Amino acid sequence: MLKRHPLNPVLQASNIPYGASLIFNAGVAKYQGRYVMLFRNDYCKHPESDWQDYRAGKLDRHPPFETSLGFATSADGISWEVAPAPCWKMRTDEILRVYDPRITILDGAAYVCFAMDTRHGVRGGIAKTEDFSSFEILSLSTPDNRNMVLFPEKIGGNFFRLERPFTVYSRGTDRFDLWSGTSPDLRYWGDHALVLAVENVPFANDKIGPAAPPIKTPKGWLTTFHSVYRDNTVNLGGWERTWHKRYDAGLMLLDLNDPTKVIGMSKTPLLTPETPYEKVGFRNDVIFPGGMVLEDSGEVKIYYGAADTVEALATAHVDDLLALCTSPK
Ligand code: BMA
Repeated sequence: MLKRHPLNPVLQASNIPYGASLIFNAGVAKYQGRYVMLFRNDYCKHPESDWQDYRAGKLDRHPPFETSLGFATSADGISWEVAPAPCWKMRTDEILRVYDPRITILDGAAYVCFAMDTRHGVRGGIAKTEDFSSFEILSLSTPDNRNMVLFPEKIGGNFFRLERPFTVYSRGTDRFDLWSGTSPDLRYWGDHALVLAVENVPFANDKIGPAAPPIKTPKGWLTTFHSVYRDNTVNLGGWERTWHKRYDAGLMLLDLNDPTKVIGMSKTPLLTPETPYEKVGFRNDVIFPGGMVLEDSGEVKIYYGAADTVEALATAHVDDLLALCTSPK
């Protein structure tokens, strides 16, 4: 049903014409007649030799990363032409980096949701861009919040987003849920509502969060989410060495007029790490979708970061995805 693309990974460090170590968690959309991609690049000072030293056991800790966002375009959504230099990097005394971009095209304009690490917590932001080389930040949340995704149209007259505030301390254990918010102007956000709680996902025991921006179908808003299963007794390893979490992709259907209502959900993960590029990398066993494109043919392209190391693509027919979304009760 869901097929991993035979050319996976569709983007990786060796495709990047500047210093790159880990290429993953990209946002993808169709914009002005082509596919556009913003990808995350975590890179070391000496992108190749630092890794070789670390993996050969010569360094105790992994080398420190800087993060930038890169831009790529494609005619077919499979092979990518990468712009010659990174397109967005923020690093100040307060801001450490922007990362995990998601692209939404709304009324013909391109918006980017992103996470921003700061010295005072993780903030979720929304920016507008004309050309993917300059970004006007429209809003930034209070810490801690991230994984925002913007819907591709207004709902009930307002902009609508999904988001993932961080843990709720009163629940006795660290658990993270998926929320929504609305805005009249993309700057001021309110009407926050719980959309999906981690305990309502049969294959999650730790946290969930929005993944790729939703696509509209006659039956509802179809959207992926990331879902985390943590087992502290098992060291999943990876180059990061002390990793205990598996990241799967979940799938759900939200009500067209009131997307705070989950009207369908796949009871099993849509994608769980199976291939070598999903199972082995900086963090083993990670699938993290950030882009979903619905083609006129009904094919859905799902782009996802794999093992926090490369970018991959899987496809399915929209009717098959909808059939997976059975009643959430
Ligand atoms: C999440 C985010 C993602 C990352 C994932 C797996 O919390 O930091 O950027 O892909 O963990 O490491």
